[in-house]
Amino acid sequence: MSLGGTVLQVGPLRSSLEHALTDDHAAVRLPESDPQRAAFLAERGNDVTVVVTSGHARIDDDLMAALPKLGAVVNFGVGYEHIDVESAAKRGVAVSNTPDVLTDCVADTAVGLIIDTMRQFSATDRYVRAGRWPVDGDYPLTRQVSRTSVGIIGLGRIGSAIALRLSAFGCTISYHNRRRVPDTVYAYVESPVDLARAVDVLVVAAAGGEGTRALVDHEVIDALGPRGYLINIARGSVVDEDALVAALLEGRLAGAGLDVFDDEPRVPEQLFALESVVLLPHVGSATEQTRAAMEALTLRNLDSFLTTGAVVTPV
Ligand code: 8YV
Repeated sequence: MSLGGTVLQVGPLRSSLEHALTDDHAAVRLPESDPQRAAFLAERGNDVTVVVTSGHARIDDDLMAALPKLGAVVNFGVGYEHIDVESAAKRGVAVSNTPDVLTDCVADTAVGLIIDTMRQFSATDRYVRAGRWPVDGDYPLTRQVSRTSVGIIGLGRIGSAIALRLSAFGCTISYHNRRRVPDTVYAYVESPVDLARAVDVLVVAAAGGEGTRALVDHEVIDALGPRGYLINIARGSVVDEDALVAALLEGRLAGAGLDVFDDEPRVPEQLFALESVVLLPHVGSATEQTRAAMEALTLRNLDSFLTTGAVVTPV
C-alpha cells in the first residue's frame, strides 16, 4: 500500500538524504525566498502529505495550514524545537525524530568537551604550535577530570549516556530534570541553581525550546562560580549566552565547553581570545556512522508513514 502524495523537503539536508528523497520519492524542495515559496504553496501545497526536514527550518502553524493534506513531519535529528508540535497534534500530523542512534556520539562529545575544557588540550596544542614551549616553559597546571563532581541538567537518553561514561571516571554525578527519574543511582537536585552550587562541572543535556529557554541563567552561572565549568551539547537557547560570555570574560567562571550556540553558526567573538573555552561548530552527532544511522532512521520513518500511515519513532 502507498498513501501517495508529494514528499516535501523543507530546508537543507545532507546530500545523500536529498538524493534518496528525490530519486526514490520524487521529493520536491520548498523554495526559501518568499514570493517563490508562496507561489509553490498556492500551487502544490494541497498535494503534500509528508515534510522531511532537519533543525534548520521552522515548521510552524502557518506552513502546516498551507499543507492541508499533511500527515507527517519527518525530522533528521533528535531535537525538534523548530517544529510546532502542538499545532501538529491539533491537526493530526505525526512528528518523528531520530532518537537513540546519536546518543553515543553526542555523549562522547560531552566527555571530550569536559576533558578538553578542564585539561585545556586544545589550548596546549596551540601553545606547542605557536613555538611557546621552548620559550615560555611548561604549560600552567590544569584541573583533574577523574573523580570530579558533575551535575547534569536533563537526564534523558543523552544525559544518561554521559553519566554512564563519567561513572567510569569515578565522578560523583547528580542531576536536575523536569521530573525525578525513577530507578537511577544519581542524586536528584531540585533546581539548576542548587545543582550548580554543588558541582565542579555542569553539563547541559536538556531539550531546547521555549520550556527550557535560559534555564541556565546568570544565577546558575554565579552558583557554578569561578572554579566551575559549563558544558553544553544540547541547545544554545538553554543557556543565557550573554550572561555566560560576561562570566567568562570577567573570570567568574573557570571555563566552558560549547558545541551549541544561540544563533548558529554565529559564535560570540569575545570568546575567541579566551583559552578557558573550547568552541565546537555543533558536531555532537557529526560522525560518518551516526549521520548514516540518522539518515537510515529518517528514511524508515518516511517509508513507514507512506506505507502504513504511522511513523516508527514519533516524538
Ligand atoms: C544535528 C542535532 O546537528 O539531532 C540533533 O538534534 O542537534 C544534531 O544531531 C542536526 O540534527 C543535523 O542537522
